[in-house]
Amino acid sequence: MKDELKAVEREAIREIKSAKDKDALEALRVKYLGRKGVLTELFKKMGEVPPAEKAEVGKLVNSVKASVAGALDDGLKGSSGAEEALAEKIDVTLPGRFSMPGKIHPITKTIGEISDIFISLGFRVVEGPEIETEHYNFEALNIPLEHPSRDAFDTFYVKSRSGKYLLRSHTSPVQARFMEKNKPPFSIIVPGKVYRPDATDASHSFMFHQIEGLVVGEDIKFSELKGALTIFAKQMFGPKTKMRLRPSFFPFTEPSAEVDISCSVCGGEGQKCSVCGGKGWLEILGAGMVNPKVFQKVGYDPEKVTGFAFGMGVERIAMLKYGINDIRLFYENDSRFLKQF
Ligand code: 2NL
Repeated sequence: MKDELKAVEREAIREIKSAKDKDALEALRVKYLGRKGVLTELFKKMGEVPPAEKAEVGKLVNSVKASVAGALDDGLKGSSGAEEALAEKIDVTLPGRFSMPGKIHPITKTIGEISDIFISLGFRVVEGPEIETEHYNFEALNIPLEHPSRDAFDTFYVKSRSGKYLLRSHTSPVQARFMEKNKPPFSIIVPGKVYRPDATDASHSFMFHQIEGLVVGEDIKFSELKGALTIFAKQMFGPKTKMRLRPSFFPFTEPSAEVDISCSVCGGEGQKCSVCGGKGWLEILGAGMVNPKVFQKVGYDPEKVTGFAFGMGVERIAMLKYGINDIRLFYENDSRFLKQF
């Protein structure tokens, strides 16, 4: 029995090595390992083996089976790729696979829309770093270390050997850097990501996008701020949009204002309007005349120049314009949401 097994193994390997193609190998698999194959038949004769040798012969049968199966697999792996390619039939009449074309993200789109309006008014777009120093994020903007309004901005700090860095909490540091390097007059807008330690909910995110604007020159007036923002509001939200200013406070502007637009959903009529809560007004941005202290910090003479500045949250503007009720939708990248814009 043992000799017979070894002879079968030798013969099988020889045949496998000289097999010409896949079909020949498949036939040999049936011949040796199939249900009525040579090895299967031999295994059936185990009953005739004396009990003392049974274990040894059993092991041998298994090892011969494994070596024949291994040789067959090796033979298949080595069979020519050309032959397999020929066997694969491509049906050119089947419809193609559709790929979903990419789209501009609604936040990028909104930044583009806002920018286009201010570009048409003569503004330039300026960008700057997201990792900032405390000086440009706070001190240069008249937000001293102990100022209570610093809490709201107390942002993410970055450990570094070369000093104290943080993720900017507004895009204003870009304007401060710009003022140090450029002389008035100028009109700029600064879009970009900003970071604040807010807990996430439907209207808050630790990262969002801002666009700030800054106009500096001789004799820039509050009326010009109001004019520029009125044009912006009408172009962004429709020609019927009304605007109002409410007094407010920011350390970097004086006086400061919060800017509301009339609710385009209810027009101020809806007592139970879900967008404005029946108030008829929606806050869209903050603004004011640049605080003379900010001019001093960047080396401008506050006796010679004045300016206005404003800042808005891009997500908030996009949510109001497109009727989106949860800020988190912007960051989930669900194509069912994204493809609507
Ligand atoms: C808001 C309010 C505002 C500014 C940002 C600014 C920048 C410089 C100087 C003076 Cl360099 N002001 N920016 C001014 C007023 C308001 O943002 O609520 N943003 C979401």
